[in-house]
Amino acid sequence: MTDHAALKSWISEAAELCAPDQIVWMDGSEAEQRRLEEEAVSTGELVRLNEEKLPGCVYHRSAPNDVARTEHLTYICTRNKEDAGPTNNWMPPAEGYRKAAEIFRGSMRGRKMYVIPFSMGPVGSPFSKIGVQLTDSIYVALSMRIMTRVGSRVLEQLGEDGEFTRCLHGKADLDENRRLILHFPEENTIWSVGSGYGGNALLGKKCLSLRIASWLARQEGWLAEHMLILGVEDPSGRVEYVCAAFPSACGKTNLAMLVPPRGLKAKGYKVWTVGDDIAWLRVGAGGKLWAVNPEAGFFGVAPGTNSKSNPNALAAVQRNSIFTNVVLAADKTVWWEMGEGPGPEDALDWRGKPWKPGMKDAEGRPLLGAHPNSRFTAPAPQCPCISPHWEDPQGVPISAIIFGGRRERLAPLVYEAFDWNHGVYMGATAASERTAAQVGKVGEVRRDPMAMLPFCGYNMADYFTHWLSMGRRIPAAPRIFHVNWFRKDEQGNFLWPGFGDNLRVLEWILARCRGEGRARRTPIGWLPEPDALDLTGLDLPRGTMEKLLEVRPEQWEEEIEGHKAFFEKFGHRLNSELWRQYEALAERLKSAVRS
Ligand code: OXD
Ligand code: MN
Repeated sequence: MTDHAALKSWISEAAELCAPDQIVWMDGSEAEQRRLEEEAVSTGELVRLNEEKLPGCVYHRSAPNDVARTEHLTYICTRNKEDAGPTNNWMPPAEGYRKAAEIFRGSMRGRKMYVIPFSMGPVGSPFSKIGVQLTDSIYVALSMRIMTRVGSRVLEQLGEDGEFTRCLHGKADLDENRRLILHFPEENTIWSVGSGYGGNALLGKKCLSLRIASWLARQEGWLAEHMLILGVEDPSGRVEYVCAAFPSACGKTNLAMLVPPRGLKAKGYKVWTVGDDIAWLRVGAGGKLWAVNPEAGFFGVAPGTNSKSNPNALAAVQRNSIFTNVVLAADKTVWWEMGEGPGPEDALDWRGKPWKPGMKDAEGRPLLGAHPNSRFTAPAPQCPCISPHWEDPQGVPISAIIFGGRRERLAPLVYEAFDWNHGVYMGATAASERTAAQVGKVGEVRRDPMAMLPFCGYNMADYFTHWLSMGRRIPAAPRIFHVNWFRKDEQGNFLWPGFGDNLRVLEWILARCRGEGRARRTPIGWLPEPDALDLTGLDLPRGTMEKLLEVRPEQWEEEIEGHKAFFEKFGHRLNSELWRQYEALAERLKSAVRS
């Protein structure tokens, strides 16, 4: 299998702890996939879907108490608490290993332990990182085959002494009180036990590609970010790339797969998807920042995905995909709320109970057939607009970095930072309003710096300092922007149509990066002149653009109180440059209010 001594001894230790009946090495072949699927179908872990309508697709239901990432059970286990910082849960490494070992001990008795060598990023690219995941879940093993590059070629790449992230995962008894997602960045190790949900259990994704990778990136001088990557092709055929960081449920997958609105499509615009969730960014040729998508598939939220909101995602999931916690129709097809059509009459809901459209719960509310966080897992190459460069080992050159969130008021449709450090301040203070789908007060603003709050593997104060220092290392640095698709009018209606029309904003952003694009200076940054966006084919009511681009300095004075309170959490560890940015913004706002 392998001559990698450290890998072999780590697997022996894990096997001794978890006591599986058998150890199965994954080679990445199609025969192996069929074998795994058959085994999971025979135990009921998976259901094979309609071969005609959804060829190669399977269905999975997770335990009802295990349907989302559990941030309160997610820890960074560094020797010093300060290295995890005030925004992460922390546990001393020895305690983490001890507590998790108690749950892992003997938990794979009667089960198989799968050994999954995987590469985040194209195998062999100098950008890529190798991990080896041990798991007792076939669902996880099959999902890893879609989301990462798996198998013997990765072992070959690892050689006899290559570095890899040790990823131990076990379902144990799926009891929430016996669930821990632990990261040991100083030892390049992840232990996840008690959950089979993607974000907790597919350890290549959030755990390795964001939490561990952000730690490695700081040591090695690059960035691991919660960002989509897309290319915009203009009518002349020129393709320029942007990265964008939004918190979960703010439309990253939809933006990554955007379909140009009719007016711009007619002119010849196209959008190419490179990634929808994670970007690894390094300084490369031409002194530019280059981005790689370390993943190989999409793990997207199903509800709301339809042929209007995201036809590309819908096309991508028509074969070889895994559906989790959606509605299972009697003809072995799938459905979810705000999907295609009214929903099947003869079906089972995400819990496996008989369900049909229009059913109500005990309180008389609509009974959802699919869980709101139900997912599809689809191979990236199946996306019709996947970029021909999505697997380029050196990545794609980035012209603009975009931060964003969901703000009903305050934040304009788009604005541009004055320079890199101001852009880092914009990212560090980014925030999003809670939706009804989240626990907490609706509309309450939660700071989610660079959309990395749940994913930064170390002290966020040090992370901001790393961002500031990266600016000095990129000779041709991307420009930095902030967008808000969610601004509303006084009646609570969205002012901006969003979806495909967001391309109009991307176009202005790229024009700015080329030194074009008309803008006016405001206290918070550069804003487009109201007629600077290409609105061909879009009929907005009069005065809408003005409202979308309005900056009210007195509202911003209130907003930056929140910036201050957030920064104070980090004490002396916060880089003084961010305080300098804060003071300068406060000063600009004060003079705007006075004048
Ligand atoms: C997320 C995800 O939760 O991408 O951000 O799954
Ligand atoms: Mn995400």
